[in-house]
Amino acid sequence: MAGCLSRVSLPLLLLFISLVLFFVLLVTIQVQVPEKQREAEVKAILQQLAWMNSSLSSLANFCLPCPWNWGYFHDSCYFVSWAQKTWNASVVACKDQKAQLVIIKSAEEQRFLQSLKNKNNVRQAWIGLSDHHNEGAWHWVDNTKPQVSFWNDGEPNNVGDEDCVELNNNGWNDNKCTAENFWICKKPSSPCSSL
Ligand SMILES: [Ca+2]
Ligand SMILES: [Ca+2]
Repeated sequence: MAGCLSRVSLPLLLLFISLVLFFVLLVTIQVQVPEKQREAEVKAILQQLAWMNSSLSSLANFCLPCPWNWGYFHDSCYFVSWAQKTWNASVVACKDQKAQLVIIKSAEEQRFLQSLKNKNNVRQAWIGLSDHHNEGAWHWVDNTKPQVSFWNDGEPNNVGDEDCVELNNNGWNDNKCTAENFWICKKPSSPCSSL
């Protein structure tokens, strides 16, 4: 539902706006237009309002697949945070938005996230991958193993016990889970039919 225009409240709002416009224009005509011209002017305004209502009603049936501040790619929505948190706090922050710390499943998705990260002027961002349960055994937040990987050269190097993964430059780096980073959440997009 979030991110989609409500089909109930928006038409009512549009009707209200149209009525307000109608009365404003009517008052303007009463004050400024000679009596003989009023009837033609009111008729023209009513035609314009009918056209506006028709156009805006079409808009009311339009549905966005993602919330306004999320990116869209292949039926999923992606959010780059504005704050910085530890890896565990980032997992919770995504759950709070009914999403997951991002799981990357393809090179195309990796490239999309690189560009989304750059667009948001973020250098490093947590993704949903860690080996904090068992050193060297990488798992996504849904407990699946990575099918593809995009480690930067020399990574993962586990320097000083690094168990959580961040997007860094154009690839992955293991970093200390207690470091504070931006993060990226992912959730399925909302088809209009689900409204
Ligand atoms: Ca590690
Ligand atoms: Ca590292």
